[in-house]
Amino acid sequence: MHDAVLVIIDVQNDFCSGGALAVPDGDAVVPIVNHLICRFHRVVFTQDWHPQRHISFASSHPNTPAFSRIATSYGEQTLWPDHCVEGTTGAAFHPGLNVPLDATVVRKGLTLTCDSYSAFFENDRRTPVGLDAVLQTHHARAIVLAGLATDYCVLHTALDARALGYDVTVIESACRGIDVAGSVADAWKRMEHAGVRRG
Ligand code: VGL
Ligand code: ZN
Repeated sequence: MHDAVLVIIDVQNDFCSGGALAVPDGDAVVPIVNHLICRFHRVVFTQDWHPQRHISFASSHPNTPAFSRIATSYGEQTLWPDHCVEGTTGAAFHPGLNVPLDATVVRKGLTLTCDSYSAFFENDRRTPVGLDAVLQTHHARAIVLAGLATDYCVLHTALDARALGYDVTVIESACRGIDVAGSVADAWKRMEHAGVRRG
């Protein structure tokens, strides 16, 4: 039996206070996540990492405010303020996060024309992002998830992991959500229905 792999989702400056898409109380996860990191042999970090003019940016479309939705070739897409632009300070990990020098980093959202909430598949539900390959390399069967945001990237990574057959635990105290119209409560319902453990 192999140890569970800890997967830390998007603890980046733009999702923390003062960031372009700040998650309420997002910084609060930093010490909690650091504590978790000490307890695992293997830790994978994800980073939301977009090119300029990314399809998920409201600024890439005419007359569309942030947090509105548009139809795309892969389905509905929520539009966000410009965030986590590749190479910027906003895309960097929170400075207080203990990222071990040998940590694996999976970046997602690099495709100009398709967003990616999950670290397994892009929002087209088809294109692999890379987390499954990393976990297979380590013969992992179980993952423990924490980070930002509960109702987007944590949710979709957890659901895809369950669909791929992983044992999944989400550490509630180590996550925070954007919470648009009850989306955090909705996310927990969906995760529980999919057999995600609430740790
Ligand atoms: C995220 C919205 C847009 C997340 C990323 O990390 O949850 N949310 N891009
Ligand atoms: Zn994003």
